[in-house]
Amino acid sequence: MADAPVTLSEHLASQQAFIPREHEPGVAALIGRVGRVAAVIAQELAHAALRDRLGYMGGTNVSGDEVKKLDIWGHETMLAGLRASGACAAFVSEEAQDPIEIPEAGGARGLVVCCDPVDGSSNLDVNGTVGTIFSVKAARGRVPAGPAALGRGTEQIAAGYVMYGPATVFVYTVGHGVHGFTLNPEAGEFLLTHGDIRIPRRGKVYGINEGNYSSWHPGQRAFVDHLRTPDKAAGRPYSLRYSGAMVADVHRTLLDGGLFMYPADFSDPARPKPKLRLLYEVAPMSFVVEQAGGRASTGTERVLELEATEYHQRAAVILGSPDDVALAEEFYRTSG
Ligand code: FDP
Repeated sequence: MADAPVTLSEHLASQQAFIPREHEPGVAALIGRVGRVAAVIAQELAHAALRDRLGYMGGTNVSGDEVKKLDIWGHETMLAGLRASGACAAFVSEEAQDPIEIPEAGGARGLVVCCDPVDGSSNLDVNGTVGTIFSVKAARGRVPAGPAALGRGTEQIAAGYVMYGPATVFVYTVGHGVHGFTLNPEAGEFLLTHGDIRIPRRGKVYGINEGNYSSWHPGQRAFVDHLRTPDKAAGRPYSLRYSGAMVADVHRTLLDGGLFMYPADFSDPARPKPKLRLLYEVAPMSFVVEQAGGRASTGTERVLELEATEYHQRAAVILGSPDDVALAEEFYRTSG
């Protein structure tokens, strides 16, 4: 008889040895709770059109994006889940200007969570894939705890994402490999389906919004030109795949290899303008990709070394197969 599948909570228990001791029960409680919230979000997404929950709220968030009803609902639902975990001392959300303090979970063992509850929300109204991205750092006894979210991505204790596609997939790391689970919707439980994910050294696919080509850094343009130039022996051209939801594009890259890129707008080289948010999009995804044996770079430096000084700071990202990302960096070095 086949072994019973490993549940997310069983798997979290098996990872305890890799979590810093003082944070060990808290991190597992938090990630388990994010999994429970994800199952609720998956349900809501399946019924949103029927319940008139699609469309805009009116108004914009701190990053200037138009806010959708599901963005706000996702934020409230995640906040309630994090409160219930008893381990989250502060929540930095795409939908809130400042960190939300949860003083009852403060103290030396408190954790800070940065999260985009519904990422890729422009896909919502066309029934496209969306996701949830999260990152966990230690509050280190700080009161208020929110500022502990700032600093480098190397300080993350855990990170992961949920992809609401044909199936709902939960992927996480506590700094010891990357593990993927699929939701059994009947039981509301995540089961291990992708143990110890390793990204291929090199891929055949790249994902980028090519409509922005003319505003890229010359090195970025030269790199994409290179990927598109046929050379059978060298495995080119690469194929282009881009869904417009970071979670879906990174998930494909993690499993199949290749690249996901969102470079800065370089129209004014003195003031490059990246789009994606460092704390709850770029840094957690970069941690996951590195843990799977990949690389994540801005084109010129390792993403996880970037210092966040603002909660909604933006950063450029080129992540994926290590050989592909190294080649992208070479193009940045030599074209300019
Ligand atoms: P969205 O604007 O739909 O929320 O930063 C969010 C994000 O989606 C990412 O998920 C996605 O990769 C990117 O923006 C898509 O941006 P473009 O529409 O500019 O390609």
